[in-house]
Amino acid sequence: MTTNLDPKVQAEIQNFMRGLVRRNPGETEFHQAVEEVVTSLMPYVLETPKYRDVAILERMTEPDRIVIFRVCWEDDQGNIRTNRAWRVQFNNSIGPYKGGMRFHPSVTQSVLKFLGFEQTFKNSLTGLPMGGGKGGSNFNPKGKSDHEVMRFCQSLMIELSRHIGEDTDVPAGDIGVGAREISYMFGQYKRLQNRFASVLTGKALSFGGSLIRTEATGYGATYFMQNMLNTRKDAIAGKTVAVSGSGNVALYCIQKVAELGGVVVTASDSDGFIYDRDGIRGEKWEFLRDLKEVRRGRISAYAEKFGCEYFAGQKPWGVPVQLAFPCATQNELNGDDAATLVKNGLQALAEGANMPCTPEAIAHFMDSKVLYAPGKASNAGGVSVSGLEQSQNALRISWSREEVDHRLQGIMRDIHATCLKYGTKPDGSVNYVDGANIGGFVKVADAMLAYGCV
Ligand code: NDP
Ligand code: 2IT
Repeated sequence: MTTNLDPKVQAEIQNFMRGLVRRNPGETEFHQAVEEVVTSLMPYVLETPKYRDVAILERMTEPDRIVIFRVCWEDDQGNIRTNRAWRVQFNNSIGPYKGGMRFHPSVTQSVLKFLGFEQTFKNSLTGLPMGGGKGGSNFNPKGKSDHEVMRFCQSLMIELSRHIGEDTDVPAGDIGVGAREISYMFGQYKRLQNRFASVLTGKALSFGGSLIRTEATGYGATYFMQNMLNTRKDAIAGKTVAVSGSGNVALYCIQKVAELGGVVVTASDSDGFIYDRDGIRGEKWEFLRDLKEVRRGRISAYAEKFGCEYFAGQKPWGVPVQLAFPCATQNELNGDDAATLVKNGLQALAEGANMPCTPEAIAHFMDSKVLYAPGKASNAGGVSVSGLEQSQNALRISWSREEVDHRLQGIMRDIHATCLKYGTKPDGSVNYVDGANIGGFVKVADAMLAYGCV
């Protein structure tokens, strides 16, 4: 992705990346996330004297600390099971560490470092006082009973509770961590500390949760797409749309796109995707939500119920669409997928997931003048409403649905404006990757400079 850059800048990037790879061997996801950010930032840092000589990129790519711990729990058969868990406290320059917990067998330290690094920029973009963190475990909640998940969450919180706090670090949900897991963790924290503190977000409404938090990431990605299309005097209404995933982010992205008149024709899980040419909406959306959120079933059940096509083991990127929202996981859309989407008429893509597009895919979208929104900008709605949940908890009040949604729309509009401010090129085109990376960087970097040598 460095080909259009001045050779001197390219050499600096390569030199920086060599050092980073040496210091963080084998952490490929972390290398990938850093390379994208550093490619945007290096020209800006080199031409800005106050950042140039203070090793700011070295400092910002080193997490403040990482806590690694064993989680032992007992399954329903009485066997002792052992998992590994982490909390990556990446950067708290502009506020307490903030970011989700991910429970999935693919979780490694590299994955959590990439997520914590990205979160630092994302949280800065929201304009709210939140630092960046991420955590999780290689625990697989799939196929586990509620009791097993409860015992795992309680055991994990025994250790995690020492490292978090409303002014220290405030975890939330991510893949495999939803309302059920947050409730078990919050209940255990409260028991251990004998305090009712705003130490997690994504809580249920009855104990301090915010309206719209469940919907916020999917709604926010859709609002960001609206903002991007508006720059071309275009809109979502009437467009055919591909969404991947069928979890928290995907479900509410599908709902909001349909509400705005888009026709969402795909959704997926790790087993395959459904292709519903009439659009996933109304009762069909309700069925999908219940299938995934309540019954924890497989997406093939949707195809069986409504008689649409189901493609086992495939991703939805071969379907002709004008808009796409990858909302499942990292690197789920590669260069070949991007080429197919563009060939089939793709106009814009907003990432609901974190880093779902590979560097080759991103380069292809940019070369093809597709509007491309990186996740740290377009999926920031979730953490934004988490920030609003913290505000409501601190004030001991609850805002209405309309109030939270209004604030969410305003935040997504502001993030889009920040991307335009830092990403508009001399020819008038907008590079949302540069816009989000530089826009997220400035506030964090300025705070670090103000603190001195930290
Ligand atoms: P969920 O666990 O609710 O849903 C995840 C979805 O993605 C499921 O459909 C799941 O399928 C699929 N998926 C997960 N891992 C893989 C994999 N390795 N291969 C194929 N499919 C996979 O998670 P969320 O919806 O919360 O998160 C989705 C993405 O959005 C993640 O990248 C997350 O970091 C990001 N995100 C989440 C936010 C939030 O507030 N929750 C905020 C911002 C970003 P299956 O059920 O078969 O595993
Ligand atoms: O990736 C993310 O932004 C999240 N998983 C949400 C984090 C949060 O603290 O709400």
